[in-house]
Amino acid sequence: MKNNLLDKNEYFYGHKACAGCGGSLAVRLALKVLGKNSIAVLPAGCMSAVGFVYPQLAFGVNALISPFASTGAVLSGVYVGAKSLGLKDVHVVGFAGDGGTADIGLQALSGAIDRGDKIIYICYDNEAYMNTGVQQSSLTPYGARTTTTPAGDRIHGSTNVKKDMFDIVAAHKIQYAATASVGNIPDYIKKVEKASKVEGTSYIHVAAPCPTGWGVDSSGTIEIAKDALDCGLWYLAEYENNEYKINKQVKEFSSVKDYLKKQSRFKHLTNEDIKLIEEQRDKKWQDLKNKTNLK
Ligand SMILES: Cc1ncc(C[n+]2csc(CCOP(=O)(O)OP(=O)(O)O)c2C)c(N)n1
Ligand code: SF4
Ligand SMILES: [Mg+2]
Repeated sequence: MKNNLLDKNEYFYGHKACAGCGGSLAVRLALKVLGKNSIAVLPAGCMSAVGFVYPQLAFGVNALISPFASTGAVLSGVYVGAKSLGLKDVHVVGFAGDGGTADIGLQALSGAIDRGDKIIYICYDNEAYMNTGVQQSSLTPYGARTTTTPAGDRIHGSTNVKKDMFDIVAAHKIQYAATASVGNIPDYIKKVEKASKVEGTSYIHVAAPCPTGWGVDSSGTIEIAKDALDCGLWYLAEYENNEYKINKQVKEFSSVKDYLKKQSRFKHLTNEDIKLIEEQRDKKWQDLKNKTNLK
């Protein structure tokens, strides 16, 4: 689907997200692709907090809040309910944050993939528990300062390495999985459209910067998402028919240091820390090379 052929209607508007919120852009665009017959499921997190502010509902489609841990299970339930009512052309879609996906909602997601129902699970990854004030999740990258991983003389932010949700989901032999980014909107739109045509379960992991938690200007969301792709700390890939594919090969990485230093959450990092992050990136790309079409 070309950008200019996107549905002109808005299905996520009037919400209370901060200016420049990457997560709200990911939700808005996905619903434009999936259309008015979507049923959206959102657990606790920024998107439900900003989207359901009684008596205002910012969704132009049916939408409900699930318990934090249960997005996958609720998606399956909604899918089966819609099927038993004989509803046609319905897209059952979940929008969960990194915490709601990689931590508390992981077992429910795993069960949903196992059942193979026709649902679309979109994880908008802003790399921390933003709604409750920027706490570390298992998708917080190494070195990031959060309120639970402060930066001091001895410890420089998060000491964990970001969990690889794409690999975890692919290991379930899911029908379709992809990584995406709001830094490459045509690619994201294409993947949501592809997911909508899959007969079974699909999963999209979209990088969605949070200016508030990352410490970048609200006008810099797209640019910082692009920078992450260019410096190799994020990647665009797909998994289907039991095969991995890289969508965009980066010939030469741009500066990791420049990417990190634009964000106040990484301001404290030393050159040694940055070297370690580059090494982690190179290891990740070697791993991607080993299992994809990448030369
Ligand atoms: C069972 C349960 N535990 C904790 C919370 C508190 N809580 C609400 S939103 C949230 C953060 C969600 O983080 P994430 O899933 O990454 O989404 P984001 O807020 O970043 O969009 C937490 C911890 C809750 N609502 N329910
Ligand atoms: S805190 Fe971050 S994720 Fe939450 S609404 Fe604001 S910009 Fe979006
Ligand atoms: Mg989050």
